Amino acid sequence: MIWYSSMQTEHTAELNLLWGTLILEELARLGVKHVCMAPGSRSTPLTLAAARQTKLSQHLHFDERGLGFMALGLAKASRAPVAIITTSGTAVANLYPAIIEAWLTHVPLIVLSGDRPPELIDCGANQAIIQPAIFAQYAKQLNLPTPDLSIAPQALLSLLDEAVCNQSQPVHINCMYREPLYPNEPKVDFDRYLAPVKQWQQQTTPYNQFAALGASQMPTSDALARFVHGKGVIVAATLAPEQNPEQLIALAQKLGWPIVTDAQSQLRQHTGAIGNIDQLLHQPKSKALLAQAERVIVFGGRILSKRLISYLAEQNWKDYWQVLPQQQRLDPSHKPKQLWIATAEQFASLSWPRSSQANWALNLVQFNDELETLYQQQIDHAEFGEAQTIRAIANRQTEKQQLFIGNSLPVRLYDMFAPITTSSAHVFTNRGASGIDGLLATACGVAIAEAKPTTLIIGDISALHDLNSLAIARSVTSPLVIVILNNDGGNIFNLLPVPNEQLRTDYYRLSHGLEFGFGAAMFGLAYNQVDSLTDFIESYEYAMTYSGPSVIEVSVSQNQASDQIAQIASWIKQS
Ligand SMILES: Cc1ncc(C[n+]2csc(CCOP(=O)(O)OP(=O)(O)O)c2C)c(N)n1
Ligand SMILES: [Mg+2]
Repeated sequence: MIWYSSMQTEHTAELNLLWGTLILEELARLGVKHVCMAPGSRSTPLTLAAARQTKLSQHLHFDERGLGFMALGLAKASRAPVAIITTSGTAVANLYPAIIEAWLTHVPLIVLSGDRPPELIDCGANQAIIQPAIFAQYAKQLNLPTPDLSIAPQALLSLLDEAVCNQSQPVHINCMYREPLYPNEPKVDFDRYLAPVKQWQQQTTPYNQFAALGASQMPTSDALARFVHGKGVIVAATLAPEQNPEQLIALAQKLGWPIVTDAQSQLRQHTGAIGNIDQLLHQPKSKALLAQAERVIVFGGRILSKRLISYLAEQNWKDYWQVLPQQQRLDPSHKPKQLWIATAEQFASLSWPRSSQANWALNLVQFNDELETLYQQQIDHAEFGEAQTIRAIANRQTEKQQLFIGNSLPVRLYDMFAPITTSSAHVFTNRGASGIDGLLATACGVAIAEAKPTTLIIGDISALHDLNSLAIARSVTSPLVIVILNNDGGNIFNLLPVPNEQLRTDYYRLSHGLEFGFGAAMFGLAYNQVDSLTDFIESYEYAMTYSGPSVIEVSVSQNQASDQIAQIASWIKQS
């Protein structure tokens, strides 16, 4: 919806600011706690309003691309909507990758973009581009007219409420402003204009509230009894910490079915889970056992392991259930299934009976443990490398810490080889679009939101991609350890069937011979380079006690991780 308004007022700058103030106040009432801002002139009414809005923590960064990812991390870790303010033009476009990721993984980011008024669009005016719908289907769109005394403040507030309330994905609010933008009069009296919202001004709640009563379409006890009859498997896929995935371990024990866990389930390292499922699916005896399963219940989506995806796709299921917090399609195999819209915790707390085939797959526990022993021998006590570093990090996590795992090999290595431990960190990833961009910035956002000690594991190409987000890291005041696995290029391409080594080197791996020491120094960050496990552990444990950012560059050879993955797979296939 676009409202064009040509009415000029005497106090344009002041009215612009008043609207900015109403917008930011209402967003704060709607649950926004953080506002991420980049400088620019056209967004001045929003910037000045945010500057004096005391309910919001402010975060500033010069690069809107990184700013968007920082907001994503803040929203993921704080489990609340986050506002972003940018100026007009390509500034808005730079948010695109973060907005896509947020849309795909259901993170509520609220973009407030300053824009020129309609008469200055598409006529060669400076820094003017067509901003409405710039994010295509990746954001809900709201186009505000230029602030206007003939548009009642109630209309503005209720428009914002409807756009933002209960929204779990990005919203783009385009804000047109006519000049002048910078107020200079001491005070303009808008009392008459604001009279209809006088009561709202004295309250702290949103102008309109939208509350939905929970849908009560849950399976009946008969349906549960039928479902648990026979041999079944529980899959914990991507589950945010707030879903309380821990409850699924209790559910697995109650039913007597195995629970297999993805890197993003928060349960990958849990002693009560079959975390090594990806590698177990290499193994004939595990595959034979799992082939007996008749029923499956998958919590969440976006499974990392290609082998687990194939197992779910190829098995002939009598019943396939999937439990998701929102109505979504999250199964690339398109299996026939019953979907339930609920959190993992809600679904685990139904009155489940025990399965008639309880403990049918107890051997899997033993096979899972055998792999852990193999990893201890063949990774922890073998040559220095990427899997060894990741296991060393994973072994040192507690539930009070946060672990952000970057794309490409880091997240796959964690999925394949994470250790079984009695405690683990909250795990965060960017696996909506699986970009190697913005990972540093997202991890900074995660670290800032909760001020918990946070570790980022990131590849060298990914780190180079987002290098200027080290400027955001400078503002982190809790321990943030950035572990760069430098294998001199994109090692993941070693695993792909590129026709020959020359093509692989020239077009895929992009070896660069770069190191990160001067980069860290430029941003004033503590830095250490290591090439042994002892040095890494010493450096890491020290960095985790330091309240602020540090960089540990792990130097490893180009083929170490890919060779080790192949070697371990061949052992498991024969075991
Ligand atoms: C924005 C974006 N561009 C390109 C890709 C394709 N891609 C996937 S992995 C990768 C290489 C990553 O290299 P690095 O970060 O060093 O990790 P490694 O493979 O060495 O573990 C690339 C280019 C992507 N996922 N996202
Ligand atoms: Mg690399």
